[in-house]
Amino acid sequence: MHSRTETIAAAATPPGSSALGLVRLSGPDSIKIADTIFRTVKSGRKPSELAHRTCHVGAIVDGEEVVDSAVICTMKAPLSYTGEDMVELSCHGSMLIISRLLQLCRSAGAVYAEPGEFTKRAFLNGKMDLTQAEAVNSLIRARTEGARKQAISLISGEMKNTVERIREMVEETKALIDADIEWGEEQNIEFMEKNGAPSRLNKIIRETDRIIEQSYLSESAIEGYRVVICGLPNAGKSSLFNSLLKFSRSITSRIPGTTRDVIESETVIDGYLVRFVDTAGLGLEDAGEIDKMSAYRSIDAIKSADLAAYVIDGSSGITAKDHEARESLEGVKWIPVINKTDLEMQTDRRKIKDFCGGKKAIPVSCVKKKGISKLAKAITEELGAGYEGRLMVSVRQKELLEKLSGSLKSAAAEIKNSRSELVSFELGCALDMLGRIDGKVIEGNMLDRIFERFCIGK
Ligand SMILES: Nc1nc2c(ncn2[C@@H]2O[C@H](COP(=O)(O)OP(=O)(O)O)[C@@H](O)[C@H]2O)c(=O)[nH]1
Ligand SMILES: [Mg+2]
Repeated sequence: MHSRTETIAAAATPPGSSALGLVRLSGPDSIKIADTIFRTVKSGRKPSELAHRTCHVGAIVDGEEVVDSAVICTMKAPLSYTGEDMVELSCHGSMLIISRLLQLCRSAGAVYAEPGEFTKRAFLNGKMDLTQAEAVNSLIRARTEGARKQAISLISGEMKNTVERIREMVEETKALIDADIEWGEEQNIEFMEKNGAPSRLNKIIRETDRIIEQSYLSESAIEGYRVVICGLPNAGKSSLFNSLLKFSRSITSRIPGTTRDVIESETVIDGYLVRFVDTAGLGLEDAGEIDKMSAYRSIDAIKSADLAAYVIDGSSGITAKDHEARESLEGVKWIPVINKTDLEMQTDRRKIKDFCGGKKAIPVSCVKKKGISKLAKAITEELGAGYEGRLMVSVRQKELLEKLSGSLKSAAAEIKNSRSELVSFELGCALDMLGRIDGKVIEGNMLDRIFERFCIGK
């Protein structure tokens, strides 16, 4: 694995004009570099002469020229974010000053930091495990209370502790099996049962599957859950889209085929970011060219959704076209919505029940604004967004958790086959997956893939 040891420099504040800007250095030469570019105001002392982890007012200097006034804080390894020597300089938030300051750092021997390199170093120096490092990025990108809460609890070690707990259980079980292999005269299931390995293993499988089941993707929590509104033309999809957003984003009209493109807009419900997607009516695949394209776009949007709300026009009831359109929902989580309840309903309960396949349809009226908040609640419940005590995981972590579960289940199967060597092998694979989750095992360019998604300066 490639990881460089030079001293890195970066602006930690975004480009543009602001009251203050922060430039940070990390690496063995940080303080030496700061010595060439900073002097305290009164005593003219160099950063290396200052007590570390204290703040001092001074000037950023380029030879004799004063570039800006600034506050400095030096931190000696290992007592810093990265675990290396670090310097933080708060100057004025002008692009001219920041870029000049970065150039000065570079002339004095620093290299520009890559995205996430400070956090990557913190991870490599054992300041945090990989689940905590990934959560730092989630925290920065979080735009809702829900995502922030989860990210901060991951930084505090929620996932780290979970992985450690499972690892301990797997290691104990593997030790029992390995002892059997070494000392056991006969390696059969009865023998393994005597030391309790199978029941321990089942407990770990249950625990792992529970975590997978209750986890939700950080990508969805941060970028927003995609909820597609779909149904036949004129069912009131755009009206519902606008009602849920509480502003008139899409054009609505009684002329079928008003919505042609896929329109997206986001809102926060119960602290969770939801990205609603309005689509053109389904069931027009055999119509004119534009209707056809619109319908295909709708189907694509449905396929990539976290949830679909299928709108039924209650005043015309369920039609054969609805049944045809429902096929696009194959494999997608969806909820039925009956719209236009202010009009006379075509309420053939059996037909509705049959269409909904056991799901509870939510009645709304977009015109009277009735049932909208109930629907919003049903949506967040269906997404599981509001559920406390669930683990926010990245796509990467979820894949590894699934592989972990796979290895544990293979181990359980090999116990039944009385093949303890294979049980031990599978448990070894399980440990490898756990290691990749928290970074005890680093494989290929795994770290680059994680940290390239960070901001520069973090
Ligand atoms: N009475 C009544 N009409 C509605 C309701 N929701 C939508 N409509 C009407 O149904 C027509 C189609 O609505 P629109 O939202 O454009 O449907 P879309 O084609 O599914 O996007 C418009 O004339 C709306 O005013 C409702 O709750 N009650
Ligand atoms: Mg529409």
